[in-house]
Amino acid sequence: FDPLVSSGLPPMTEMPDPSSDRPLVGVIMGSQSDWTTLCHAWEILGTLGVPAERRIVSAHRTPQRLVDYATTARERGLRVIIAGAGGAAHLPGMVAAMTTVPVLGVPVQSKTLSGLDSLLSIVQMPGGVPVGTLAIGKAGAINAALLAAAILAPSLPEVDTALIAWREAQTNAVSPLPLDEA
Ligand code: RP5
Repeated sequence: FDPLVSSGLPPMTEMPDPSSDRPLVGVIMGSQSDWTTLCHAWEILGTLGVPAERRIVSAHRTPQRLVDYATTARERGLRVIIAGAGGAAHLPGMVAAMTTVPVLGVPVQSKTLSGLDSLLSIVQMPGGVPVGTLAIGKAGAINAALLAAAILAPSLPEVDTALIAWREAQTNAVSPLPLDEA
């Protein structure tokens, strides 16, 4: 068991699939191009057995889809929303403005400004409308999924057990000695 997500994009068929018709976590992204980042959150949710769904929801290109998603999230049973976007990354903040379901924002690494634009767009929310902002890119996607699992863990013993095991495996995978690079 390698707790670290592989650096390359794994084929969909090999990714643990958390898809569920009764999802607790929603993974949404502003564009298809964000999936290469958000897939790392998806993989972690699958590994930990957290029921989830994934959608493309653009704040700018599909605003009504955003409104519908955010305003029905709680009644549909979502307990956490992971929202990733890049550039003028308004998706996490706008979703958070319309629901009290916790929103974890993942700044996608943009081509032009390396994700600094995404980070600042997501992190600088006005007081009263919180978005839990993660790191730019893959690390942020991984940590968003781990945080979502940690939020759910107190009420889902199987997720609690899986999360503890994942963290222990990660620790055990770190060699005390540095290896010579080939
Ligand atoms: C944002 O614009 C998306 O979240 C994406 O990161 C960025 C670029 O989108 P595409 O032009 O690749 O569709 O809305």
